[in-house]
Amino acid sequence: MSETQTGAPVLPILIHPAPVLRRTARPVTAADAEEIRRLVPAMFATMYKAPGIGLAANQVGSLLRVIVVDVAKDEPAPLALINPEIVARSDETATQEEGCLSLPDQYAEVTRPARVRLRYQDPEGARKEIEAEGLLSACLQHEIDHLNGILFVDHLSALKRNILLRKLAKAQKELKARA
Ligand code: K1U
Ligand code: ZN
Repeated sequence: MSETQTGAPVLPILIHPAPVLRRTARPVTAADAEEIRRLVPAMFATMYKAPGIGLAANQVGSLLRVIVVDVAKDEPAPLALINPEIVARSDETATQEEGCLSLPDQYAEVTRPARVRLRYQDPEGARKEIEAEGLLSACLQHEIDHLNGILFVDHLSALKRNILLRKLAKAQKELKARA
């Protein structure tokens, strides 16, 4: 584990088929406040270092319903969402190329609702709502899927999923052989 300038640790990102990626995360309660104060900065440090535009707690081995995202291109626009819940989805869909830090170097087009409205709490416990479209919408849906043990490949046909997962397994095997 390395440390960033903020002092927050960069955590190891778990790679498929790590079992925790298939588990459902549990709601955060007031009793988790101390863990949230530690986890959220560490998740941001890990996401920015990767680099990525989102990260779910499962990906760093925690089963709390916590996600972080930042899809901004220029100035940082970090967003930490505790207990995020999709409360409305558009009928219109949008297709976006997705990647996943837990499936390194694998990409595919995924079709999801174009716009979503979310309810969540910020790290201080304040209730919030957000409406998203475009990349932010796809990223939020991707991260909430993680909290439910779902990976973007689950939205693909069995054929495409198997090709991608076999490619990943082969690449991981070669990496281990070289280490
Ligand atoms: O959850 C994750 O694994 C993070 C994932 C999020 C995501 C990407 C694309 C569409 C939906 C969700 C990533 O961040 S993969 C890396 C990535 O997209 C990226 C990396 C560097 C610069 C820009 C994007
Ligand atoms: Zn992912």
